Amino acid sequence: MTDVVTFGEAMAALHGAGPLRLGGGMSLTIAGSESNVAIGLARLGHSARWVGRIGSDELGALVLRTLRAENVDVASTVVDAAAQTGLLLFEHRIGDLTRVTYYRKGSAGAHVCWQDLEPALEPSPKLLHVTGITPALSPDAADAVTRAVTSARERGTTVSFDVNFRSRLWHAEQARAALRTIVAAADLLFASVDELPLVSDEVDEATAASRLLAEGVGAVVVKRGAHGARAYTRSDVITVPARRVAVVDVVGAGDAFVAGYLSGYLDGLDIAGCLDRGTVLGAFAVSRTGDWEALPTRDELALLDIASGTTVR
Ligand code: KDG
Repeated sequence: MTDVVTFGEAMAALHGAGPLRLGGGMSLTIAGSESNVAIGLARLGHSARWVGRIGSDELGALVLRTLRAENVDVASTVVDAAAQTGLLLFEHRIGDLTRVTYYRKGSAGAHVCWQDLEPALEPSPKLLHVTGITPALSPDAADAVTRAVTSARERGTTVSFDVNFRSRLWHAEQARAALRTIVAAADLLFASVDELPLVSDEVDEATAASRLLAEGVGAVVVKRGAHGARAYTRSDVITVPARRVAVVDVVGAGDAFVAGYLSGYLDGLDIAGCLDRGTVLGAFAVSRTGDWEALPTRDELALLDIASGTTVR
């Protein structure tokens, strides 16, 4: 049985210092919230399958090759000869402030549909993880997410949903309407503080969480960045601090946190343990450039407990 199935758009990504108008060097890698989570889980030894569409082009080959090298199962991924692989540029403009530019409209990834996904959910995985980015890509992609979470919930698969609102892809009002069914099917809901009003219509964090719990969400997990993370369940509110590291690039920290939390969940840890593993992965992610490159293997999880400045010999 596969531990986790996730799907969405993975793209080629270029990282550079910017300003882009000056030209200069950039380095090529891949990005995509769901594939980041799949990599994080696979590095920790869980079986993770990523489903999506990529173009029949060099950038698509880069996505597939990278995910395969990271032990992510891509057997269900569709290579679409009619569209190109999406691309995004990360411009590390000032300190840890990054600007993102998407080149993904009409990309192969945006054409992902329920027919691509349905076979990949057989047999049912332990966990299905989706994000609010995929429904923003196209009506077919939105339909795929909605059907996937509904059918997973019916079959008893744990549904994990990360709100991941991207204002460059759609308006808040469109997102609010489209995410309603997905939120209702979520066992684990991940959101940053500013995303909670979008899915709950409440501004206050605790009120938003109570409302989501009353609507059937099993646990509301709030990503609080440098302030750590907090989980609300029907019986508890648990807060953990962030791990202290020198921050280089915060993009991907949320996905890393989710991968860590889900890893703890699959290992049967209690909520505090899941939150703690999430913050450990978040700290690894921000410690270097790139969404997923710095994520730890299982034997590296304890590295943050060693005093800074130490050489491990
Ligand atoms: O969470 C990091 C992602 O934002 C990045 O990899 C790109 O998936 C992405 C997106 O759509 O913004």
